[in-house]
Amino acid sequence: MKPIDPALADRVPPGQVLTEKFPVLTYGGTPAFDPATWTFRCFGLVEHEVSWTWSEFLELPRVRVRSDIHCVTTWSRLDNDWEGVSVREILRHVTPRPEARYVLQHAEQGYTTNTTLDDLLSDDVVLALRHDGRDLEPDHGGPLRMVVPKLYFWKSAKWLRGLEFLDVNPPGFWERAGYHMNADPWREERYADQETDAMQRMRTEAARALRERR
Ligand SMILES: Nc1nc2c(c(=O)[nH]1)N[C@H]1C(S)=C(S)[C@@H](COP(=O)(O)O)O[C@H]1N2
Ligand SMILES: [Mo]
Repeated sequence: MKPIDPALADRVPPGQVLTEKFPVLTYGGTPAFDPATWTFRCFGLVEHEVSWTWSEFLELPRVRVRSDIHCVTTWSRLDNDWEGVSVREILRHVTPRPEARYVLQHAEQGYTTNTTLDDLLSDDVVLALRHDGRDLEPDHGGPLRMVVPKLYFWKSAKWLRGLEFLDVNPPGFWERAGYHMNADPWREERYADQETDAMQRMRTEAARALRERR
């Protein structure tokens, strides 16, 4: 572990160490990608449900952003170049209803993670197809992953297949296992026991509301 270069110190959140490697963190295995059957679907509280095929998705306009990764297991990797489609572009097609304040990311194999819709509207959020000048590697979420740089990296679903727009904020896969609903690395929001009482109530009630609706 190298000591942190003082010039970079203000980019490294508390409790994090820098790595130049790109570790793979997956619960389970790397799913196979079949371009013939792949879809990306937006549903829930939207004016227009949209499902893109792989070839349709590749037609969408792209953005490039450079951002830092902060994983809750304490590694950070600076200056990642991502290329992909912005969530704002997706929203132009689906138009969330006014009551849609939360988004549940749905990935292959049932992985989910929850954020506010606001969290996904920053200019640095991207549905990434490419990383550091190459197509996203399968282990890192290829063909498509979410990247939300301002939150711990578990909030960036690999192998993303859909976004569900909601008026409740139900905990996703790691959030149900005890990780934080917000996950701001600058506030070290790592675990559920650091959540406010109000947020813990929301966690329980939102999970129940979603179950009852289905
Ligand atoms: N679908 C899916 N997305 C996922 C995960 C996963 O297990 N499955 N792991 C999360 C966690 S905990 C982290 S730290 C990052 C790791 O991304 P990487 O393997 O590209 O470093 O992906 C996140 N997204
Ligand atoms: Mo992680």
